[in-house]
Amino acid sequence: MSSEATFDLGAQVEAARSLALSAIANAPDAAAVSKIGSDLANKKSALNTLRSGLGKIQDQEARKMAGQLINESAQEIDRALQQRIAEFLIIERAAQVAGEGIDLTEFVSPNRRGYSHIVTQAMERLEDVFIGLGFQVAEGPEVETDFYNFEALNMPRTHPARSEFDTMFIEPFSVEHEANTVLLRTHTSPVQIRVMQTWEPPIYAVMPGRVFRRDTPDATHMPVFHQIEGLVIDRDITFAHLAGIIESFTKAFFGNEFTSRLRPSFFPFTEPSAEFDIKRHNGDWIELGGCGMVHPNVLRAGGIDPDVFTGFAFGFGIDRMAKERHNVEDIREMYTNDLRFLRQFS
Ligand code: FA5
Repeated sequence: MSSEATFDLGAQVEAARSLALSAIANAPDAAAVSKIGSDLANKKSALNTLRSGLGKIQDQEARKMAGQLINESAQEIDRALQQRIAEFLIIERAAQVAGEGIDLTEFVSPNRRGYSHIVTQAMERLEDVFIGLGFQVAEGPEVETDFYNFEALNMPRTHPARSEFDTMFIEPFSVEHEANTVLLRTHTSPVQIRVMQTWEPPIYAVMPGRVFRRDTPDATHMPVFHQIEGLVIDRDITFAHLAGIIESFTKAFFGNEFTSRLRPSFFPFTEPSAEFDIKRHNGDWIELGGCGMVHPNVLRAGGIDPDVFTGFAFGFGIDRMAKERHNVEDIREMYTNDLRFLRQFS
């Protein structure tokens, strides 16, 4: 190949180099630079075409020089690509940080104090109302055994009502549902059994706490929510006492303008059973909980003689109570941690 031909190749390398460098310099963002990089790596790119023509240069020295020239240009282009991508990443990161920035000055203000969450407030208010009615407060574990969550509550292994509680199991469970299978309690009712086993009647207890179910979140459901259980065991307790307590409680917690109703229902641990609804601000009824006379099998599981004592129990959804009391549209709003929402209840 003549020196003129080599010179011509040099000019073509230079043209390809400056075209690539100016494309990189003018690329609007990191994605565009990456696209240029992959186009340049293509076999048919200008530099690669020139490289594949090197074999045609007869003169060994001239071929070596041309090869070097192409390699140096390719390396320079590569460096320019890397550098431009790095610059864009810094710019994009800075924009992201600026966009996601939160003004924290209000939190460090010495005048701003914390306050209880709307559900904690409801729980404390419920405890106050029931303590005022002569109840004591008890608590039980959130991680329970199959025995306390189901079996002692008159739901033996094959009982169909078990499937209504979409249970989260801690240990892989056998189909048999062993009595010592460990699970997250699906309701606060197991605390009834624990209280009966350790306290002597007369028992007037409320048991608030967190419960867990495989429920899909929607306007009235959460997979983790709160209930308050009530248990009264004494001589000659009747359904009329239960209805009276529910009515007093509704007025004390929600205010005199709220009305409640009991609807016949079924729970394996109470007989007869009822569901408790209140009338919402918009006039609709919403179910807040279940209740009924404690089933003799449950009294026996708690070590209490059903021929001597009778009692009633109830279990209310606290999150739903907070929602109704404050006229919140969607239960999920209470758990988004949006301060603009939560601050309304400070
Ligand atoms: C029970 O859990 C019974 N243990 C209640 C009971 C206790 C009946 C004692 C009789 C005697 P239920 O599954 O219906 O029942 O739940 C009670 C209340 O918890 C419901 O009325 C509702 O207010 C609330 N609740 C249920 N599931 C959810 C959920 N996913 N999210 C929020 N609240 C819920």
